[in-house]
Amino acid sequence: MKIVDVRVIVCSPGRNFVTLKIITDQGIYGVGDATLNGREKAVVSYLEDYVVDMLIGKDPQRIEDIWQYLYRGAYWRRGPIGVTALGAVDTALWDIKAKAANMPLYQLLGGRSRDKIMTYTHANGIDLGTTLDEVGKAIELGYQAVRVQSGVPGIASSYGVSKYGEKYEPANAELPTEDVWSTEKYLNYTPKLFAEVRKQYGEDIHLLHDVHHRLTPIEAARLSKELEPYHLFWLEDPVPAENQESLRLIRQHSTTPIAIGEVFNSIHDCRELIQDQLIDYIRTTIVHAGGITHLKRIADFASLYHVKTGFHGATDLSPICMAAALHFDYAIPNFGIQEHMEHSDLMESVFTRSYEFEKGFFTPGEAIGHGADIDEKEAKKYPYKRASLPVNRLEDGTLWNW
Ligand code: KDG
Ligand code: MG
Repeated sequence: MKIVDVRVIVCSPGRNFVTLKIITDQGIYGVGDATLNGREKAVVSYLEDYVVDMLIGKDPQRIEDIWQYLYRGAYWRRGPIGVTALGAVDTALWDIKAKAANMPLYQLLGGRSRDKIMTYTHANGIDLGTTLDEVGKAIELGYQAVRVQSGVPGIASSYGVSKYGEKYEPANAELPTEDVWSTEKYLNYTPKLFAEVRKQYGEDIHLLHDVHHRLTPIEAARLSKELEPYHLFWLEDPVPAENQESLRLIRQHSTTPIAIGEVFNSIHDCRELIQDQLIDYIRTTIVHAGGITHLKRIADFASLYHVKTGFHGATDLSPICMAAALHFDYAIPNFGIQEHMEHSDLMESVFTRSYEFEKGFFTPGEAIGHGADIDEKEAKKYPYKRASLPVNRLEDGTLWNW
């Protein structure tokens, strides 16, 4: 089998997506998600200017060899741009392999380890009352796990909460908008928020919360400790994790489970976190961490240390990434939970997929390959529009983590 054509498809049905399509001489093709929110065109260039020509003529069945060729062969290792491109190639190649074997992808990964995949959704509200209502709506839809984000009194805009009353979509303007952040106000409010959620909805629902890298280690330790009575499923990205040691301090103070890694691209970004058991869930996902080939390495390594997966699944990851992630979640022994944010009808009009949702749980479907695809004709109707993620400043104007 030979690769005869490679296409990079960019579209913007409500938000930007980059999709890679690899076509073989045997009429089989595979697709992979290559979307990196706010930096989409950099990945397009990486693919079009370098990777596409390198793939033409190669045997798509040699997935590991192609992975090594693009990773070691680049000399410049790791980093979100190159690894996102690599993730898209790898996903498309696994799609091709599963189609050639006439199997759903999860079968190639060892068959299913569970009957259904637990997902969590987002409940976002501008204040306590609307947040509580949103949690109730998620429970009504059947979710057993809900990520709770709320506007904080005294802060004009808060992470995870749309200012416009729409579903949360962070890349909201051509150039970055600026948010103002107060750690003090956030730390004082958040335990009260979770006390109210538990009071209203009881102990059975799993609750999650995303700090989005905004605290220092000791502040994160305080929050984790103060949230202990509300038994969170996880506290996500409590600190930026370039310094993996930071997580040790949080661990020393609290038993709140920690999830981290949606911005990681490599096993080397989480090696200490995993082997020192400083986290409980690893959030690297297919598109940004080198595809199924590299994720398998991370998940197997994590399984040695009782660390489970909890893959990123925001709406800036396309249905193709979601499909591949669900096959992976279905097959591995140390699956924890999968994030799910509903794509809009417009986004879904451009992509097809075979995964199915029922009462808070997903199954990847039985279509061969990973079961997701892009309708190129529909995609053409929605050309690329530059959109940037916001930046964040403290009240005194200091640039802070977004
Ligand atoms: O592109 C950035 C988003 O994917 C991110 O802000 C979403 O933190 C996020 C999450 O946990 O879904
Ligand atoms: Mg997050």
